[in-house]
Amino acid sequence: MATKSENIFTVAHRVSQEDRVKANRHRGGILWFTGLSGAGKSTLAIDLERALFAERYQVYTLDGDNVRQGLSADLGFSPEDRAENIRRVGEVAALFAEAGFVVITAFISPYRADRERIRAAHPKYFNEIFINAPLEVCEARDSKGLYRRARAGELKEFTGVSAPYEPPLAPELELRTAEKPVQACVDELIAFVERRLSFEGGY
Ligand code: ADX
Repeated sequence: MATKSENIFTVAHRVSQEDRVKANRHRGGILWFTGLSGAGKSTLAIDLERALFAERYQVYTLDGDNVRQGLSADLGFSPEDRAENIRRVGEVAALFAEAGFVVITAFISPYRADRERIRAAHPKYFNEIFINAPLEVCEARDSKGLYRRARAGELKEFTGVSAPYEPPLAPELELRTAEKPVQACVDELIAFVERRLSFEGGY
């Protein structure tokens, strides 16, 4: 996004990336979960966060339902509002990653262009992880009762029912949650983090 303000001067930090990586014993990065409501994004994010924390990772989860009560409280579900939601979260996640954290983001983020914008802005940090479950499975789970309400016409622009979901074309990782138990998915995610964000990988 173009910077609107003028006369902006970047302030240089005197704690380097290298300092942070050495202190944390791992690199910072973003694990960008994308998938339908009910696909398992939040469940996996929260379990992964606990598992990584237990392994002494600096880790934090940003979740759609939480962020929409604060940072994005002014946004709804139109394509424009979702784009702005995802832009904000992408920038916050990149700041966390710069601070040395493994950031897990759990947002439907249904539009490919919105996700690709974050990848382009923060290629060093961005890892797209497709939490893939068929719509029928998500709808059968309907843990929040939202699919039923969307089918009844009470919820507008509901992803998968009356708004699109554009699946990733080349995600760094795909987890088919309808075919795999939660713990197996978490184990795959931990292995991914160990590979991608290990201390040995440099800064
Ligand atoms: S996103 O599209 O902008 O990425 P986000 O992940 O923040 O969405 O929020 C999705 C959550 O908002 C869902 O888990 C659901 O609980 C709730 N929600 C309410 N209305 C809608 C809607 N129309 N479409 C999708 N999710 C909705």
